[in-house]
Amino acid sequence: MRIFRSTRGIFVEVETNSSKRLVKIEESAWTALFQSSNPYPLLEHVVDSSPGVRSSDLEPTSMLPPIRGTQEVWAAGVTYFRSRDARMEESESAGGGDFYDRVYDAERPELFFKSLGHKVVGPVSKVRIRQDSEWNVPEPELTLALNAYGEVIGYTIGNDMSSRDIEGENPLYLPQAKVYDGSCALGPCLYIAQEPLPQETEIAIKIEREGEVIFKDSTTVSQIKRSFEELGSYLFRENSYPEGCFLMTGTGIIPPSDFTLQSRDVVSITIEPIGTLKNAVL
Ligand code: DO4
Ligand code: MG
Repeated sequence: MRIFRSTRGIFVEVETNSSKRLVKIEESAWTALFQSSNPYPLLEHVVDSSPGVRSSDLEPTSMLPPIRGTQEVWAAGVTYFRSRDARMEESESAGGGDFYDRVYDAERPELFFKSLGHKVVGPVSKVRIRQDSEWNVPEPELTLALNAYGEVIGYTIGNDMSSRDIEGENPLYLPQAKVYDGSCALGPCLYIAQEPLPQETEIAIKIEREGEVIFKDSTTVSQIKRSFEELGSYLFRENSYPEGCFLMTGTGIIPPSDFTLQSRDVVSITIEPIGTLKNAVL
């Protein structure tokens, strides 16, 4: 089931055979999901006891990111071979290449803080590129919703906007390359499944400029080097998240080195059955 947050409340899209209906649920149900180890039956129960609404009640323009303001977003890095390669290349002159090679094979994954929920950009808002950077890319990432015990309870789509020149100049600049206003987008919904997403799930990106597609590519979940359990268990070591949290699982797609995003480009990331996260660049 897909759960959408909007300025008009929280809505669950319930699919039965070929029809879909919308049900409005309470904010407390969101919190309960992140405190449950068994979210699917819990959500079914909540849906059964909540009022159905018209689909026009979930206006596209009212959509918010699928996260509460107080929940955190973290990100895993160098979880795909393509990411390891690109980072080694961009940081070669800074002597940082070796770090990325080592972290790809190391037991401990790279995890970094990305955003607090209240700063996350939703499906109808704009992502930003830094004014002091000249080489910027979107990173399309399957994003895990983890409950208060570190278990995967659902999924969303993330865009880990990144300044490659800042990150490449010195790996110690990573937080500045990754964490700034408009650098983290999540959406369009929180997808709660009965089963884990299959390994062949496709992660696809398309970037448009003045109506033309200027870059597109795709990868699959099977290309991720680490298991979601492993990433979740490192994130929950010595850190607690009573309301649960979100973890971006890294990018397997990086545009060619001569590509940089520009203002007004439109980034669309699709992972079915979650949907498409589409954001223009401010
Ligand atoms: O180590 C730098 C960032 C890695 C990252 O964001 C990714 O691989 O997705
Ligand atoms: Mg990333």
